[in-house]
Amino acid sequence: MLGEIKRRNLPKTIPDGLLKENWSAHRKEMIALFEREEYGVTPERPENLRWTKEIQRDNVGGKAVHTLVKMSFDTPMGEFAFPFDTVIPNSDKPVPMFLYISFHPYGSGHYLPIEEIIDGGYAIAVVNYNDVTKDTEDNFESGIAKMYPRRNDGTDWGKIGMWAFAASRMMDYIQTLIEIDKNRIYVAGHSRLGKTAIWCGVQDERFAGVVSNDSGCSGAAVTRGKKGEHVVHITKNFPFWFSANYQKYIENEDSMPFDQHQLLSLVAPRFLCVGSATEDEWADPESELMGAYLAGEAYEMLGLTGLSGDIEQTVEPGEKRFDGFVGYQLRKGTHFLSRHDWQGYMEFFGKHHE
Ligand code: GTR
Repeated sequence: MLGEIKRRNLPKTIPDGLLKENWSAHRKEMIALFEREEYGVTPERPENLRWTKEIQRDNVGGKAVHTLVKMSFDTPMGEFAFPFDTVIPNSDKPVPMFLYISFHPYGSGHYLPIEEIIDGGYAIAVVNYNDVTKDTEDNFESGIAKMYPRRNDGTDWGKIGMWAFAASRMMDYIQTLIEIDKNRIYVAGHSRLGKTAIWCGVQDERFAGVVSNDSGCSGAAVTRGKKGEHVVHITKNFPFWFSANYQKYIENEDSMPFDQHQLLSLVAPRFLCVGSATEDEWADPESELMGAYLAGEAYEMLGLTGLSGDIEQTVEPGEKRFDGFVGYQLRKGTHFLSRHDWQGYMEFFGKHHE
């Protein structure tokens, strides 16, 4: 794997000679670069956040409190509102929480084994991403997309940025909950929403950690030399996920002034856990592992362990590398967010908070 890394000619994770004390300034510069060139510029935190709460009857068999929250805030084009759910296990002390950006409304679809998460001692906040803005080419007319005028200079935000922004607004709300341990809130997502979780967690340092499940291209996988999906495919199928500038790199990836391991590194010094599946060739598990491994170099510079274990050896299906601040797990199977994956993420974060 180390030889592979050299062959791929990846940019260095961090500039030579970068000092610990300059990490925060470096992070800011890199976030501005990723805004401009890949995901688009995130608006300022909005004014006047407000919400209503409604306790729901479905309470995981009496083990938790399930609340429907309706949040709204002011935007340049008036009020924007979206709903989300929280489910908080009954406990006499503050509990950790996953903020899960979901493909489905709460209680439907697969991917979210709510009872297991509650039994694991974690609370969950869930948003259905289509309630923020539709995952379609709609000329940026749906949901939050239409609330922020576009400059059309190549740097306008795409939908990944919008979903990530909504997750940060949920975080604003979660900060007010005494039931939640504010030092243990993790943002999680699968696939396109894994990309979203990374981008959200990179920008919003209130998250103590990030979960990227099978996020692949433009997520945890390094782009240079990867298998499966590339900038050419993703920008053709989903141009609206990104800033228009990202299209400059179609069939021209070597000219990108960044690669995805550098994005992952911006989570440092917080926790990062990357999960892959062996048969997920479109995402490319090996390139996701490489992203996680190389991101670890920022942690090492900060005096922390990045990804643990010997990188010259391949990771075996079922293996978990959970000893460092960067975790990696590989599941046998296809593109999916399974119970097994969730168990791994709970184990990873639990391990670092013993
Ligand atoms: C695919 C896309 C991937 C991944 C996936 C998903 O079609 O090419 O990048 O995001 O969708 O979200 O399931």
